[in-house]
Amino acid sequence: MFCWISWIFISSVPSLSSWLNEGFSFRAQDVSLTLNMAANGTNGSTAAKAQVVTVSLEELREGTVPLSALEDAFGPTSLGIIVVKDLPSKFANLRHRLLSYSSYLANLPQGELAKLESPGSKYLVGWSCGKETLKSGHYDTLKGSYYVNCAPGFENVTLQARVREQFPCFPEYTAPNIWPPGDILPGFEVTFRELCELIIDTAVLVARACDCFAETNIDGYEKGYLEHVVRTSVASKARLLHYFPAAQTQPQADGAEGKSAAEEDEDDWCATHLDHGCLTGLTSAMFVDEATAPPRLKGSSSNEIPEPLPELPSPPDPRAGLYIRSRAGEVTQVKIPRDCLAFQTGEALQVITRGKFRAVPHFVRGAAADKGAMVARNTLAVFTQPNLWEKVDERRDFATFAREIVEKNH
Ligand SMILES: O=C(O)CCC(=O)C(=O)O
Ligand SMILES: [Fe+2]
Repeated sequence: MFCWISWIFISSVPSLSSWLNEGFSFRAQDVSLTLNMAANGTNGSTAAKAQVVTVSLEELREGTVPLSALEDAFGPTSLGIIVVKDLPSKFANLRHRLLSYSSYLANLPQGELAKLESPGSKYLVGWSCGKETLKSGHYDTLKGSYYVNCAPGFENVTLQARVREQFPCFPEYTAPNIWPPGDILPGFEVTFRELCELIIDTAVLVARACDCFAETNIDGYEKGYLEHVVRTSVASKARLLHYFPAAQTQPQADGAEGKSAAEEDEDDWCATHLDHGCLTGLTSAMFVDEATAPPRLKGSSSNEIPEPLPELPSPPDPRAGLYIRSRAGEVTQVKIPRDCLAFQTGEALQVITRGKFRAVPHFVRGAAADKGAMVARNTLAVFTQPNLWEKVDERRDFATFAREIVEKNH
């Protein structure tokens, strides 16, 4: 199951110390991504440069990514992330439009948002805000998420019904999608689907490259297994995230929500966790000043596609954003270039590759409250994960594995 299950049922992820204490070294390949590394956490003074593996879509398509690059990206001493560049030309515009929709969506009237909730799926379909528990024990109202089962194959209603019948205890994977009506948020669904399709297509190619590595390095690895899992999944899920501007989330009477990032833990926006699937596709986050560009729709019956919002050139607080925690406990800020996608490793991938590729612990740090009070952060994560019946190892299918993760996290 995905990280969001952890957030709902537990207040912190289980201890990762057993393998966080392993040594850390980084072998750089192609360098087009800058990471700031601080040995003592994000406030640490010993900043150093590290690099992330970047590959082009063409190299993935042609199968020319060296196995050493895969090991550098995902292996035991890696950061657990790969960046893919030279994406199809439509990507930049799709990203900008969908991440703009995230602000428009989150600013819909509460009554409209409530209609987009799905309690039956444990709020893991449609709009979800304030349903998950933060580390502090408070409900997470700092961000809103919009969850969609984005696998094109999932739209087959006969298949949906069959999966629901076979796995009645997993509504979070099998509940039908909810979309805002076209007259409320015109163009949202089609943009959402188009971007997710591009991301899943790219994930399939990354999976194929991982297979080449696994077939060479893991005894008995089934040829093409990860690609099969990612390509045929009807359980892949997208999460469109909207981190509310600081001014909208404070002050609360006694909640951690009222504190600034400086006063809070470094992982105040999204606690350290592992994703539960295979590969998580991530766009670069977009920061929007909602004071100068209010995300207000023209009117409910205009059916006019909303204008994409202006993207700030950089976050209001340079420390805000996504971080990876290395095996050695080092914390690395990840800055995904806007015209690229990143893919990071989840727990199912770790098991499928028998530990050769490790799941990456990561978190999101909020902007300090005094910086960019009306700036929102919008981003998209696409979790590719096995179908519930797919084997992750000799013993377990993904349904069993997902249940074990939830139990472990309780
Ligand atoms: O907001 C982000 O950049 C990452 C979110 C994330 O890690 C998740 O949704 O699992
Ligand atoms: Fe995550």
